[in-house]
Amino acid sequence: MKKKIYFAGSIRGGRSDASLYQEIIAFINETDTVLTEQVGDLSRSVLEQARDKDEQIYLQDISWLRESDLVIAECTVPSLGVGYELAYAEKYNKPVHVFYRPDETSLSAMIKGDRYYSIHPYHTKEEMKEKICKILERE
Ligand code: 6K6
Repeated sequence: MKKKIYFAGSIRGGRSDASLYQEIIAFINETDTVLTEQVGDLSRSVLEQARDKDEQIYLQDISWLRESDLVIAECTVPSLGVGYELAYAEKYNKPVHVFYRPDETSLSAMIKGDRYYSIHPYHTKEEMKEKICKILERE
C-alpha cells in the first residue's frame, strides 16, 4: 500500500533548495504519496506566501502530519517551521528521517542530538534518492 509522506523543507527560512524539494517530492510520488507538495512549489512568490492565512496553513499542516505514515525532512536550509514539525512528529511517534548536506550546514544539536531521529548526511542528490528508496522499501 502507498505510504503517506510528510515532506518538510524550508519556506520562510529560505528557498534556495526549493527546486531540490520539488525533485525529491516528484521522486517520492513515483511510488508513494507526498501530502505536502506545496513545499516544492516554485511558482509561488514570497508576496503570495504572505497573503496566505498562517492559521490555515498551520492547521492543515498539523493535520497532514498526524495523518502521515512517516516524515522526511530536508534540513540543509535551517527553518523554524521544519524544526517545529520535527518535534511535533516525535510527539506523535511518527518515524522521522532527517537529510542534510554536512559540507553546507551545521545541523542543530537539538536535531542531531535527539536519538529519536534517523539522521542522513548526504552529498549528492543521487545519494539522497538511494537512501529514500531504502526508507520507502522500494524493490
Ligand atoms: C509558500 C510556498 C508554497 O506554499 C506556501 C504557503 N506557505 C506554506 N504552505 C504550506 N506549508 C507551510 C507554509 N509555510 C510553512 N509551511 C510548513 O512549514 C511546511 O510544511 C514546511 O515544512 C515548513 C517550513 O517552515 P518555514 O518556517 O521555513 O516557513
